[in-house]
Amino acid sequence: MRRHALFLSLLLLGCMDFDGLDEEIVLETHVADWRDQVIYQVMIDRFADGDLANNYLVDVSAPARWHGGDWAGLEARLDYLANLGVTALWISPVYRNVETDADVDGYHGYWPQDFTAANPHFGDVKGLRRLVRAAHDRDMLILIDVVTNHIGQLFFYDVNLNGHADEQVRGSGEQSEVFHINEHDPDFDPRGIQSETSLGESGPAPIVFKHDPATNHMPPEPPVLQFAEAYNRRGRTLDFEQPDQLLHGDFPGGLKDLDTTQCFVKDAMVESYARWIELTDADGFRIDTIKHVEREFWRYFTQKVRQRLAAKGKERFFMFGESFDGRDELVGAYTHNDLPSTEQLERENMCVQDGRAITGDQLDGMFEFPQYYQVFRDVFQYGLSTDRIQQLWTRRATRYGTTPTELGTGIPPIETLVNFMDNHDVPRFLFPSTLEGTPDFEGHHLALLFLLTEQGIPCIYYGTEQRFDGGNDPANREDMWLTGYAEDAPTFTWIQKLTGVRKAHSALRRGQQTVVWATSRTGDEEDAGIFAFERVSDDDYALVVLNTHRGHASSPVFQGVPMVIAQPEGTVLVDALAGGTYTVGAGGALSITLEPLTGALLVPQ
Ligand SMILES: [Ca+2]
Ligand SMILES: [Ca+2]
Ligand SMILES: [Ca+2]
Repeated sequence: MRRHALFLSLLLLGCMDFDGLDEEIVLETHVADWRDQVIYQVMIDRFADGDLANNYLVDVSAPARWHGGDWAGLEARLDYLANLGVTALWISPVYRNVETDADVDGYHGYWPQDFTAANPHFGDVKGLRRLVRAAHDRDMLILIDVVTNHIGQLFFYDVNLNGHADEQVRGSGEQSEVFHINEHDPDFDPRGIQSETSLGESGPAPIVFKHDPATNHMPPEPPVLQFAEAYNRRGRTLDFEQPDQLLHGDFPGGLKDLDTTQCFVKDAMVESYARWIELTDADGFRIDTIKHVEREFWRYFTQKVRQRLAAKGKERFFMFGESFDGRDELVGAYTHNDLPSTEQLERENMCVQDGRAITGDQLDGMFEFPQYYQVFRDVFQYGLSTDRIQQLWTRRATRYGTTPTELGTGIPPIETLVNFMDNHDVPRFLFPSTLEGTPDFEGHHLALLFLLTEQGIPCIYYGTEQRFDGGNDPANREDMWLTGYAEDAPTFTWIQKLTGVRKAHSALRRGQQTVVWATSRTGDEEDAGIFAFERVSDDDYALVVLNTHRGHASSPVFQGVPMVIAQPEGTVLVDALAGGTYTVGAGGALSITLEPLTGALLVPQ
């Protein structure tokens, strides 16, 4: 089987045509240090509509339909984003997607049908190339969104062997005790989905690709993905806590799970996604659904992509992953370069065709989901104690990789975690308070101050600067054009100020981080709600002090013990945001009092 598949992969990978675009471009490295970047996440369908000619199947009145945004629209708004101070744009998936399924459209891009073709709603390959070039002209980078775990709802399991898709086989819920099976999306079976005849089970059910050009339910591309062996074929995941289901089950919505241990599947993914970079000169990947794919796949995929791009002149290519999970031991595991067992490694190296053996390297960074829960939600939204932040940061030291990947960014993953307060998969930060009738604009600005000054790469979800407050998907995917892209909006100017100070201070971008005050107290104590941390680089210093308490002014002092910082007595620090100066006292003590939900960003005068 393995040799058979390998042969087919060699035969068919050569046939990828990528829209027939064969004009090569020169790849270059456009980034010096990823820690200097501020990422802005763009859902292309919702950000800007720059080309009415590609608006087919558009219905802006329905939140889960196509809305018409495209790459040309984003290109036309790059000056707005440059003025905001963001430096890297993570754009939603670029490949051709399923148009619509079960009355929901594929506007988000996470239902791949053809990994090698551009999504015609967004433009063509040349349009994407223009966007990347226009971004580079403004010293901005582009990150492409990557899905390798699954394809869209492109086949059904023909359980009853009648050649067509049945919503219900084997009895009905009303008339029979026997549960029914939907051939599009049957429940998980660890043996693989079985076929049935009147005599009972009769082996693995064949998969049958759909053929509906109108909704783009068409056989997947590249062609190697049309082999049954490319899929795990075990049906829909029912319990994500079961490792077999987590890794091998179809994703809810009938998204068919790829067998990412197969060499020809690994190579199809490397080939498809490396090619997008070769066609566009983009600068990095944000990678979807990390925990649903084996670590052996991540080792292979990231190493082969880095080697291939570095050989063509693109270095420091950044790959960060999304594992939608609050457990940092799990999230961090994808940034460790520890090797698997010798037997496992031998097995993995059987996929290698270029003679370069697999090492332990995986991703260069991860989306900081544990921090989303334990800090942005618990502390900044719920008002829980700030020692939670300190506990999370203390655990980081052992959870995340501390050595850079070979041919990677040159920075240890622990310093390039991607921090965020919300994204397209969770309610926006302002949603709960707005729902209760009092939008928490002060808390929002305080959380942004934290996001843009802590160690790591900040990631701002589009519309944050215009105070979008949508709830769960799809309400959190608002149309950006309704704002008029106002550059005088209060949160736009707040972010602009923060990105400006960050740019001016190497300590805030590259400095080491030390907590100087955290507290378990949330009541009427003098330090309730205070959190303070230092960022220190070779030639720069910054001190961030936050009062997360909603009810009263607080100070970093408790029972006569003051906050002590790493600056000598007599040093004058100035608040880069509000003005005002503070002089360091004896022994490095610094006293400061902050009103509720305010913060200070102190730098040397
Ligand atoms: Ca359009
Ligand atoms: Ca059938
Ligand atoms: Ca999987």
